[in-house]
Amino acid sequence: MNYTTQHTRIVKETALSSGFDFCGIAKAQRLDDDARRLERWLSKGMHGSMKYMENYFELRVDPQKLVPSAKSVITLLINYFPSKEQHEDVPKISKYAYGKDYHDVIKSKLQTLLKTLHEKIGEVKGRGFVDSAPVLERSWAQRSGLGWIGKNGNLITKESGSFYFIATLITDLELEYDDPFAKDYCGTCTKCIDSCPTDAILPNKVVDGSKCISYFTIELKEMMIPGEMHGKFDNWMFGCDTCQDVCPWNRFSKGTDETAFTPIREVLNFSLHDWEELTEESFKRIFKDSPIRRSKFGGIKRNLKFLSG
Ligand code: B12
Ligand code: SF4
Ligand code: SF4
Repeated sequence: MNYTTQHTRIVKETALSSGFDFCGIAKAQRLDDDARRLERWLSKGMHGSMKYMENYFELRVDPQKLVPSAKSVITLLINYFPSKEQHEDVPKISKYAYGKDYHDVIKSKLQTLLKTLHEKIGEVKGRGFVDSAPVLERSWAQRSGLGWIGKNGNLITKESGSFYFIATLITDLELEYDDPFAKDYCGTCTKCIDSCPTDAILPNKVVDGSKCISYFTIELKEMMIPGEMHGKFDNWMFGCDTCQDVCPWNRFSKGTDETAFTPIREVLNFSLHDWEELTEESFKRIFKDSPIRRSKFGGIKRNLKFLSG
């Protein structure tokens, strides 16, 4: 077995033993088609006030600019589908935010992965990323054969749906590349488009970020939610899962094995009254390790007020 084959096997085995559910590999090269799609998305203002999306355009579309000497992009998926859901009638929270903050959990797994690769292979230069870096994670997942981009914009696996986080490890290791995922299993279905409460899903797999409930409830920071959105949030207080909940492929979702994503009691049980009574001090204590702290106390109060009209 040559070194490339041997190293590829080690990477894939180590990814799974480091706690990731899927691993695919693509050649590190500029993403020309994606650059065009991203440019169009930005020029139409679909990033709203997420100004950080305008930064580092060339790094975002070219891994060799982000990590000089990069040869391979290793894409990793980790399931966050919870085995318990929120009580009915409580202010709704996206499933990705039920447990501990995925940034912390995944960064630590990426470090373990890189350390083990050092031990097994020798000096490996690489950098791990999750979410906040200028990396087009969904495109890399598709290019590495892990799934297709659905009409709702999400990366969907045929095995168990779309409730997965995506992370990448960009490295100078020469590896064997997976074929891009060739098919698209959305077919004639339009369930996500039909049920998006704010009509944020456009044709050709484009999601207008500036109309998405996830943007309004998490990313808008100090700003007010526009009045024309009143009555459209369907009780979503933090993020939104509607376009994934209705997706037929998510019938195959299985509860995650990752204990860090176990739902915290308050997320499952807090009623509207509990949220309204919550003090800033308790908010900081209860949600100190949770993605919900991203909205800050003021943001959560704003969202609650908006929901109650
Ligand atoms: C900005 C952002 C948002 C914004 C804007 C969303 C958007 N559609 O761009 C907001 C705040 C609205 C948002 C919401 C959500 N997000 Co978000 N978000 C991001 C972030 C930071 C950047 C995404 C980006 O670059 N957008 C720009 C657009 C143009 O790119 P894109 O959506 O990635 O789409 C590209 C490809 O899909 C491609 N494409 C389209 N068709 C095709 C066809 C082929 C063949 C190929 C190759 C590519 C391709 O076109 C685009 C450019 O190439 C990523 C993390 C990251 N670094 O990638 C997470 C990320 C995309 N978000 C994620 C999640 C979980 C969500 C939510 C589900 C959270 C929630 N429950 O509230 C929602 C889903 C909303 C939706 N339907 O898209 C996950 C997605 C996981 C998955 N399975 O797909 C990511 C990857 C974070 C992570 N590390 O896990 N998000
Ligand atoms: S997350 Fe909600 S608001 Fe955003 S595109 Fe999906 S259904 Fe629409
Ligand atoms: S709901 Fe239907 S159209 Fe939307 S992503 Fe899922 S399969 Fe594709």
